[in-house]
Amino acid sequence: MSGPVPVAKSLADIYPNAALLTEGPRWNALLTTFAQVYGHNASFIARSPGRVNIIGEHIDYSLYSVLPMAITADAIMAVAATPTAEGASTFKVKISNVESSKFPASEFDVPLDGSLEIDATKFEWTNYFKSGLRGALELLRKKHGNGFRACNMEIMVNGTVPVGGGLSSSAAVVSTSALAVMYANGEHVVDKKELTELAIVSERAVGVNSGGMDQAASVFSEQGSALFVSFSPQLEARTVKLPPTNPELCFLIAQSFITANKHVTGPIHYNLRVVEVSFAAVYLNAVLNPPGTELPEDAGPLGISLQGFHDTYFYHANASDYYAAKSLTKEEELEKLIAVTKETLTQEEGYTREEIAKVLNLSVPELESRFMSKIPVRADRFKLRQRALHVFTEALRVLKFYTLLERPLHTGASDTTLFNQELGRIMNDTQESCRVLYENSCPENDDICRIALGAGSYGSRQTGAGWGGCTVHLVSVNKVDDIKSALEREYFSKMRLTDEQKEQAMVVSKPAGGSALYMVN
Ligand code: NG1
Ligand code: MG
Repeated sequence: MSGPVPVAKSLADIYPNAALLTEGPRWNALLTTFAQVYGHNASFIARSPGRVNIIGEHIDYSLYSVLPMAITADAIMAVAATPTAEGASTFKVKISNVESSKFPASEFDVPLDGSLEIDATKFEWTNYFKSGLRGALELLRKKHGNGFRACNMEIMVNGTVPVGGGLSSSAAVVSTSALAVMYANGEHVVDKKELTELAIVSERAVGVNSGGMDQAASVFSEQGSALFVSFSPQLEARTVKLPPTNPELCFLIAQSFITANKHVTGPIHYNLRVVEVSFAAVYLNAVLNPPGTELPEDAGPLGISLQGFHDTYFYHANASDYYAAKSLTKEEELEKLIAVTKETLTQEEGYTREEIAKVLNLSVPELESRFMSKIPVRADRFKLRQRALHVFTEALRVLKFYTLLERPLHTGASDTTLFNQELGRIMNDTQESCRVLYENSCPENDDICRIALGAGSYGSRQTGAGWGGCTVHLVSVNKVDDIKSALEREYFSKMRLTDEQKEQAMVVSKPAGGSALYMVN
């Protein structure tokens, strides 16, 4: 499902109907502000959305498939580009935001060799633009040679994805930035896969060692469909539709307003999980695969992954017991891995560096330099058993969810209810696994899920990285109001929210389109 980023003819190509009434004026305001600030018109707009993850949490960086969908909220950038002067050694970027008091304007010169410094220790909104810019410049130089001369750019930004709210504002900004830079520099056909891969690597440069779910969802999504994204053996995205049911199903997104700042808590939360699952992969490999087996180098943040272990494990099983192993489905493989993980990683209390190093035949400093220098973390014990079990069970849940969606639904009220309940149950199991095994939930998200389920949600869970952020609920449209009022009464009314927060607290989002370009005039 690759191909070029589409050029939209109208906003109806991008947004669900219900959103057009607010998006039209917003796009006009972007263009007007551009003209006011820069004194002339923009020539095009680039756009990429945030996303909500329906299922498949914290497994993208282990290279297992996930199932997100794009939302209406997005980053839009109006752009004008001019060639750099003959003989210049830099090009100029001017970037402003429609919300200029929150996101102050900035100007900077970039050496034509693309060597742009980004200070990831300082939290500046333009860092995400810069990371997309740097990634795009690298790709342009790869395509056109080192002599490539990038042009000057003037940019006006507007974003509606809440920052730190688990809906991936960062991926929206990075993907939009990279797309804007590519198009401004004459790449009028931007390949979606190339853009996604570029955005994944770019975003890692500004902080978190994430997987590629957010960027894939942002770039590849198509209006009206969720997306099944695979990372192994290579990045691939397939659209998948929620079957029509009566009453219709929808996803309600509810914020917790607990802000998780990954830049601060990375070493004890997100990045620690990346290191723990990487440890689990090499540990399982050392114990279960033939001596001397190396995990294949792959797209995981540390160059290896549980998926890599998965593949080598069945490769060797195939070699010794070819016919037995060959007949396993993906689901059966995962079930087998869950069983061997339970037998192999028996320490509920976690593993120390010494214990892991010993199994890998490394010294502790060697272990630290291989796994913890690129990704600094703080922990004495690493919970390999719980983390690996979450990943394998979650990968299995994604496959089950996807299979259910792909299977044609027999109409009839009781079938529909069973189907809805089954989808919901899988989402609830994910929440439980996040809470207990991956330990990335928080009491507020657990509360929100409990309240929503009590008011008639089929399935409720936090979405995205967790430790705060956002929750997603599978509900029939005729239940939305009940669930909203229960959440209002039992959760939101107890918080002091600004008007803006009240507006963002709960939204029903229909699957929106992914990255797009729009030509002005
Ligand atoms: P959030 O924090 O919701 O944007 C993060 C990662 C994803 C994925 C999810 C957990 C980033 C940019 N993204 O998403 O790749 O691992 O957590 O499933 O950090
Ligand atoms: Mg993010």
